[in-house]
Amino acid sequence: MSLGRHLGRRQFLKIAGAATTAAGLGAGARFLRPPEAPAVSESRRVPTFCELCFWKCGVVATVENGVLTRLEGHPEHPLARGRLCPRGNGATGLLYDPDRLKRPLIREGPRGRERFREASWDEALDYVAQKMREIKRTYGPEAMALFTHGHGGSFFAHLLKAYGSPNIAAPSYAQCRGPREVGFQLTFGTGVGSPENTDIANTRMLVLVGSHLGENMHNTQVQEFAEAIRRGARIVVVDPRFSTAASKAHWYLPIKPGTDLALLLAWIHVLIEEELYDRDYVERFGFGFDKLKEITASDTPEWAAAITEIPAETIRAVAREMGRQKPAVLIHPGRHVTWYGDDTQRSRAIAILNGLLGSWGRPGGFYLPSGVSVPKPSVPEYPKPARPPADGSGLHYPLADELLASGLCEATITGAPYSAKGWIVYGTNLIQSLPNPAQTIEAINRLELLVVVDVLPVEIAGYADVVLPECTYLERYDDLYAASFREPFLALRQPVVEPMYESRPGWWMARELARRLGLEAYFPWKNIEEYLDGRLRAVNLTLEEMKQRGVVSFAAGELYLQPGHRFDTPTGKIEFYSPLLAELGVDAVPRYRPVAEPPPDHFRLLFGRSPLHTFGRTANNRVLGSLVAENELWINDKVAARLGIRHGDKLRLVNQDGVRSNPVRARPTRRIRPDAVYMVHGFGHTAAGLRFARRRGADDAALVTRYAVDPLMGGTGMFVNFVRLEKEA
Ligand code: MGD
Ligand code: SF4
Repeated sequence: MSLGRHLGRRQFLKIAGAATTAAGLGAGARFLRPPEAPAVSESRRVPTFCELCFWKCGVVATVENGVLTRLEGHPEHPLARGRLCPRGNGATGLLYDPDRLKRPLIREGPRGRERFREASWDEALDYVAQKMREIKRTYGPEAMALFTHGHGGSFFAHLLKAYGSPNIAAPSYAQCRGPREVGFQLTFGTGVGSPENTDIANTRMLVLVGSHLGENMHNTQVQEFAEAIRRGARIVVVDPRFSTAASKAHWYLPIKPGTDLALLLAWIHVLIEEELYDRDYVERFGFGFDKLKEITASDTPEWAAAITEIPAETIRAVAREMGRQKPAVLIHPGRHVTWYGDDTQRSRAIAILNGLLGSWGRPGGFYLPSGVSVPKPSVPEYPKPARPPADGSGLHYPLADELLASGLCEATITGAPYSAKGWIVYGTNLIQSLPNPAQTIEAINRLELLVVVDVLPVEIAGYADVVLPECTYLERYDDLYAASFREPFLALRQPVVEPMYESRPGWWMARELARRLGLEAYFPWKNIEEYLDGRLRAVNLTLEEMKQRGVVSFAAGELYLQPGHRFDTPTGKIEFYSPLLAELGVDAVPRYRPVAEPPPDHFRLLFGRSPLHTFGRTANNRVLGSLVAENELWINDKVAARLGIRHGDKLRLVNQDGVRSNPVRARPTRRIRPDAVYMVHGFGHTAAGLRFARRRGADDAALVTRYAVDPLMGGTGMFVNFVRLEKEA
């Protein structure tokens, strides 16, 4: 039996900080069948996998008389273990959202005014294909860019590569997890990927540095976190805000925002000075330990205490506990780590700490995942783009290993190294996901073609020339999900119900465009069933079998390090000191540099996640919205009292550049430091078509007019904005 099922549902939900709300959701899962509905004459259970966030848990859907009535965790799926998170359960609210995009749309009014006429699929696709041909002819194929987020975008990526463009980017890199991947690659030769290879299931000590597990809801990790708490694992939470995870912690460290690197360096210092690190492991696998020791010699807890406002004795006590619990200590790498622009170095300090504790490749630290390879049908080679990517990654950010969505946006404006003239935007609301929306809009206004593929009329759709309505993940096939995990597995997404309205799946749109562009040789299959069946047969499975099972697991490889392991770094070792960084003329061992402080009467704007929402994509979901409909502004209670702000008062935030937010309700609380305010990202929508989400709460992205770019990989640190508060009359 899985760990998840050992745990009571109650404990799991408590960690989510949503016990009552999520229980209500479970009970309400059948609300879609009204009392007068006919008796159930047809009931089916269909396995698939979730897309309410990008964890991709296995789901079993119950469909009665053609209506989706229940979603449950797939019992055999390694990420779900029979259980979904509250959002996954609430996906009926997406499928049956009355505001969904129903037909293709072609713009009639000026960009951003949201004035469209309905079009047939043929007309809309012909329009897009004709523009794409013109752009290729006039500017070259590299002038088309794809912004994509989510599993369904893979066929559009394939289309763009076949068309000849290298410009394919997702905001989940430069606006999210990119610095973490680079920091870990520099140290261990590999990133942590997704799902992260964190062995929370076996840890004896879990240290969360601004990673609010439970609010940041990734099902498997939260199940394992709940289990770790039950087992009595030591929990340390470092956060300016007393998060749900902090309420489970043995040590809660209310750190001054922007100073985490100083704390991490002081921990490194104590582990070395007091010889608490794993000496044998470091000698066997490490490189540059002596340089690390020398460079961090002055990073004492007393030095860090003055910077972080965490007492020196607490810093020491936590480091000593790490030393006692090693190697089953996990300093969690986090996920959304684009904070202050020094994010690769902060992530690298986390990696170095793990290396000193011997936790990489050891039980309770990081396991070594294994994957499964499933060949794709053979197609012609992609044409070689004549120009490198336009995002500047290769030019300015030597360690970027994916394209920068923000860089493509900037290049569209500046023309350096060259402009994108057409964008396809698949499943990402760039107005809320890129920093500085005014800049995004400026870029859009320079485009000759903007195509938005979405399920909802979100803000970015309001600027499109053509809007293509995708059916939801519950109504379509996507490509297979071949996951690297403890045990590798292969999962199938399949339609649970027929596509509603005239919405169509992404694979179909991409193939139709390919056909119109003369690229049909890249889509050499009659339909997606044939494509999937062909891939599955290559690993001795069939589509029919997968439609029944939903997921198949394979034998795991070695989960933990073996003697003689060679790391994929230039030295073949864990690099405590990085010769590559030295060569680039930057800190080979991370060094702390102060970030700017808020001016008087201003607060640092922090943002995060809710267990009931994923970014902006769930804000219009009426099932989830019935539980949490808007965000609130967390503000320190003493500060609130001084400013005469009471619970529920409506506030507007005004940032350093004079940008004002929508009104948001105040939540005075002891659970946040006086120098910062906090809200959940993804609210404050303005799009007229989002009839539920519109004007509920405030949009943090609108206030992110400033960002600090990570010099190593181009991530956009967004916690560098300051706001003052205005009370609404
Ligand atoms: P979502 O908000 O989930 O993610 O930002 P986005 O990539 O914008 O919105 C995704 C879009 O996908 C929505 O418009 C939704 O309607 C649409 N969608 C949902 N399902 C489907 C589908 O099946 N098909 C299609 N075609 N569309 C679909 C996330 C990004 O934002 C990330 S990953 C992070 S970590 C950053 N977070 C963040 C933040 O916290 N604050 C600020 N200010 N900016 C941020 N930017 C980053
Ligand atoms: Fe869906 Fe929740 Fe799993 Fe994300 S964590 S895939 S929303 S069930």
